[in-house]
Amino acid sequence: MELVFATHNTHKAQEVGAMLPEGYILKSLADISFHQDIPETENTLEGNALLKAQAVFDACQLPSFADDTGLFISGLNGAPGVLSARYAGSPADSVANMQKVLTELGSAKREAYFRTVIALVTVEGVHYFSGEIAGKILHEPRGAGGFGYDPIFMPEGYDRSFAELPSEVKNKISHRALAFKSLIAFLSNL
Ligand code: ITT
Repeated sequence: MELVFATHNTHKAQEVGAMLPEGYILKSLADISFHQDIPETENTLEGNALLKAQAVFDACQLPSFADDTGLFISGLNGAPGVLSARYAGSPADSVANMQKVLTELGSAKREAYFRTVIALVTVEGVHYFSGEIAGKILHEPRGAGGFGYDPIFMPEGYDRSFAELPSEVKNKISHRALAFKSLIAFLSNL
């Protein structure tokens, strides 16, 4: 089965590519010659995931999915949340985003979670899948793997940041892994 992953984020595409079971072919936006940026104008992960997946489905008519992800931090009342990509302003800059989180957090509560929502659009309609992982925010960035906020996030039950853990570990336990697993379970039951 062919699936289009509606993302311009090459790290996300790599992670999902590494989780893909046999029998599925993952197409990128480049594969279907889709080069537009899709502005994320909604105020929920569901809304933004649907915007991206729907725009791509409308362009290619192939089953298309998109992931919208946020980091929700207790001590910042849930920020950066849906605004995670451009928390420190535009253009999106992961180092500046992490620095802003660390500066604002100070000594506030460091509990946090990542949440991913995947929207799948097919001729049958729209379906949503989600995944979350709890953890805490470190006092400084650690590790060179992963992307985005990974260097400052340590998942519960581990003593290393997502950027220090091997990608095989992140790809088993992450917010995105859980959401993607539900997507595949749904598709394999069709
Ligand atoms: P697309 O919309 O093209 O998929 P994006 O990078 O804009 O790519 P999101 O809006 O979902 O994707 O990402 C929101 C922010 O959260 C962005 O700053 C990412 O770097 C960060 N992020 C997403 N997934 C992450 C992960 O697994 N680990 C760390 N940070 C992540």
